Amino acid sequence: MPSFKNFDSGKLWGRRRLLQVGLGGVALAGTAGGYHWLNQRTRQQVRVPPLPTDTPTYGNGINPMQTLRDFDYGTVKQENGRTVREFRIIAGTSPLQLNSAVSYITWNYNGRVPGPTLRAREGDRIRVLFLNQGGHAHTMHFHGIHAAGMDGVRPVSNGKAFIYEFDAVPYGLHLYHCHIAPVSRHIGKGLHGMLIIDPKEGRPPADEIVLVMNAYDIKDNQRNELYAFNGLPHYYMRHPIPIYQHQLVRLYLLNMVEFDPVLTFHIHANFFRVYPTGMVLKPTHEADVITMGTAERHILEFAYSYPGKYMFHPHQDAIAEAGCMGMFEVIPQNT
Ligand SMILES: [Cu+2]
Repeated sequence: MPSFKNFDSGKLWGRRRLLQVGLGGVALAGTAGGYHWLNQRTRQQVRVPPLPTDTPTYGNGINPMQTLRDFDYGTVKQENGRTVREFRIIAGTSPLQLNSAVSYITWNYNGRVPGPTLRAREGDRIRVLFLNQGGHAHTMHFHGIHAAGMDGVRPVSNGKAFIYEFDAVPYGLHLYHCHIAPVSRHIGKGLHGMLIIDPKEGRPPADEIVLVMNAYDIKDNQRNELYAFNGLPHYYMRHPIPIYQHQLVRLYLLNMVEFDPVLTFHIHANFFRVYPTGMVLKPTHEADVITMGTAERHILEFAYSYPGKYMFHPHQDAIAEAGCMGMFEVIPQNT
């Protein structure tokens, strides 16, 4: 059983294990990590502030400071002249220390809440090797366009595997989650993540970060008691997200909160440009509050003019105060 502390997907997906779950015929050779079509360009032009070295994980194997800019491009292969990105996902069960008092049993993908941020380019082929070690039936249901058999609503029993395969279309900010009933429970316990499909032409250079708003129904009463950005309540209040003054930030934002019909998202002392569902190349409007139903997501772009600390949070303030609250620390440009 994978745990947050010693999760090692490489080991779990060993050749022997694949044979056990019936995936022995799947070729796993390839370049780990793969290339990034924007890497060379963005690296030259975008400065990413060094991550604070003192960010604790509170005994957890997840670190929201790393989740922010952690993109999984899969293992890249060329098959019949086409780029295939192969991702490996294991569903598991493991405890997450949400605060000093609450340890919560999560159901998760690859030992993380949210699951890995999968990323591909428009037109690639996406192949996901899914192994369920979670102790319950789970699936991966992707938002996108695909065949019915790839829709991730057919249960994958504990100990079994399934390969999801589909084209990376359309470009935009999408998501995946478990679709076993009650879905609110499977999502609420942590089985959700982002799928970013970049447009063929890419997007302009920016400091790109990921925020997933999620919530925990600790009492199992169809109401949320704790909320979070990227898995841990109040984390970015204690450990503000460093960004540089005047530099464009591209925020990939997803509302994955069950039970509350809508959340808003607000940033202090600034306005953002809105790219609804990430499915446009030009912003539709500017705002400082945006309203999002469950599974709704947008790309928001902004830059701060003045150094200092600025809050971001849903403007349902009770939700913010229950953990969905964070801060940007804008670092002067000349440092
Ligand atoms: Cu599930």
